[in-house]
Amino acid sequence: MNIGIVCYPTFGGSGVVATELGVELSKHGHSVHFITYSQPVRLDLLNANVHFHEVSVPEYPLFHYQPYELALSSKLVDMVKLHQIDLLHVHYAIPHAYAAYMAKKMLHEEGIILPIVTTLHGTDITLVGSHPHYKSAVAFSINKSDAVTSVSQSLKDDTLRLFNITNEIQVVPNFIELKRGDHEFTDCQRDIMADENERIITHISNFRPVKRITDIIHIFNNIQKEIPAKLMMVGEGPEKEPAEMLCEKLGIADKVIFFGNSNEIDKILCFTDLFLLPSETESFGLAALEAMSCGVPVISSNTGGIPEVNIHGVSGLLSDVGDIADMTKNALHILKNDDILKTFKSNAKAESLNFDIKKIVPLYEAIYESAMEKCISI
Ligand code: GMT
Repeated sequence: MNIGIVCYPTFGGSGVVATELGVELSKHGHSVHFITYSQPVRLDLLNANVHFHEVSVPEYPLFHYQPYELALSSKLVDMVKLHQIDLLHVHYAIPHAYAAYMAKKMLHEEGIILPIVTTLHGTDITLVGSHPHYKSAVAFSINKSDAVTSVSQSLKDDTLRLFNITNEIQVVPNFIELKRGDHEFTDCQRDIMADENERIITHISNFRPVKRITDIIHIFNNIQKEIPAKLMMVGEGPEKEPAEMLCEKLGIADKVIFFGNSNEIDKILCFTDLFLLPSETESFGLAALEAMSCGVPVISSNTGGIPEVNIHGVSGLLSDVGDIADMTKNALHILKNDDILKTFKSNAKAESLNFDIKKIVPLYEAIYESAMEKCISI
């Protein structure tokens, strides 16, 4: 199949999922075309089956806002015709599902049928999409997609609660490519980051307010009062600077390392003992799953889709949003005892196997097949 993938090419979870899905589909013999405004950050492999087509938006001074949706839908039309793309899989409803529907209508005028599969990722529904300024267009493009998937049951429930949805939504969870054999990262170099007696705690995100970054700093501050520990903060975003200032104020700046965005997530997770994810809302929590797949237990909030990934008492422990005291208590429970830590580590890894990419990609392939059949039969 020739599959077009539209996504945000950034470090965000939706872009990572779209990229890794595309790469895996290419290994199944599909020809995959990424159509986006820059090459996805996790896409280091372009080959005979993996292609990248850049959407450029020329600047014009008349426009206060440059019309990205217009440029994207035009590019989609051109690429579908040039590469005989059979189906478009768009990740993140705004504005991708909307632009894809416009492309579908334009192609229809020329007798070309283009099935659209839309995957909802979270903030396109919960934070941004349900805003009154976008709501009608988001509902419209979800209802006009030929197939719709959401990354968790919780996100499906949110979508049905927030929008007037007439289309079916299928839950296809996010996934992880489990590293096996030669590809597994083993050269941890832990001693560069911390002393042998120190526990290493990590957080990875886009440092937006929804991640409750200051909760992480307060939880870590409480932990390091009880046991020797270091905190690794990975990512870039608006809450990074306030977090750095809070560390200075609390006198723990020497124990907290801010990495910025990193392509060496596996290396950092390899020497991590505990992952913190106290988010306000999270449709899935891909970063938690990535940690679990490296054998790192997770202390998280119990919001949104997180409980579908981080199993309380098994792969980690969950608390109410903002309950810093409970998250501290839970973190210390795991970190203070070598045997408990070891059990949580192996449970975390075992739980992550439920999200093996090899189990999930066939679900998308089946959805593609039925979306194509549905379009042909209309
Ligand atoms: O977490 C973010 O702010 C980024 C956002 C994105 O669109 O990349 O993440 C969302 O999609 C991820 C992949 O499906 C999920 O793992 C995240 O939980 C979800 N974020 C939120 O719901 C806040």
